[in-house]
Amino acid sequence: MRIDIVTIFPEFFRVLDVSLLGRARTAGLLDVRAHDLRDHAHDRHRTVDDTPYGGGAGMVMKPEPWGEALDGILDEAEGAGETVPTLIVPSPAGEPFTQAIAAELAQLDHLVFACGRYEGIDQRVVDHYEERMPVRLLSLGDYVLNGGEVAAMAMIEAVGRLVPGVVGNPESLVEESHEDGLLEYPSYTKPQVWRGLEVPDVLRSGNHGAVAAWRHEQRIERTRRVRPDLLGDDDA
Ligand code: 6GU
Repeated sequence: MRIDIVTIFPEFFRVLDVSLLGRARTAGLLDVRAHDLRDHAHDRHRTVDDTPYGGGAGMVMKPEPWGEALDGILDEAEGAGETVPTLIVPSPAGEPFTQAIAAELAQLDHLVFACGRYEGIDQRVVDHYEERMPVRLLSLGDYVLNGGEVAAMAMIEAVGRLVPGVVGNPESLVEESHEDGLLEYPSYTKPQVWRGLEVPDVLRSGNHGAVAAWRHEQRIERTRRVRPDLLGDDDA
């Protein structure tokens, strides 16, 4: 999978050199490239934002640098005979990013992330590229970040680990929280007693059926306690 990121903070994405995704990049499973939006601003101060029409606080990102940066990525993909990439715009005004969307995006060959600052990118950028490629505005949740970078990073990790070969043991992909709408069960390892706290007996019983039943109960209990909305009984 190819991932391009357009941002005023390309150095943020150096963290993708380490850990699991770093290994996937070295192995050639993921090709991630961060581009500096300011390379496409041509005034002396490399300006990428301006005051909003209609007034109000904060600045809005100018459309021209976005147009030049995104055209460059689209032209290169087209020249290489690749399929049209999908544009992801992290935004608190987007649809909620979920595991189902991560799985959908993991099927694609090429994603382009447009990381804007919180006040946003001139709306015409989305309006224009919607005519040329699939575009998705996605939000991490109901809170405010300063820009799309940290959100893009979270989405890249959620999508990247679903790309075949990135996670060594594919079984560890299915028993995850949210893969089937329930939260994960609690896990334990050695020692058997730590600071007076014991590992539940059932986990050391060797009875696989009993272990599976206990874990399922724990998942339902946890989900009911902290995320009743996932069970559809919001008033639980
Ligand atoms: Cl995707 N972007 C920003 N700026 N803030 C957010 C978000 C995204 N998701 C939650 N808050």
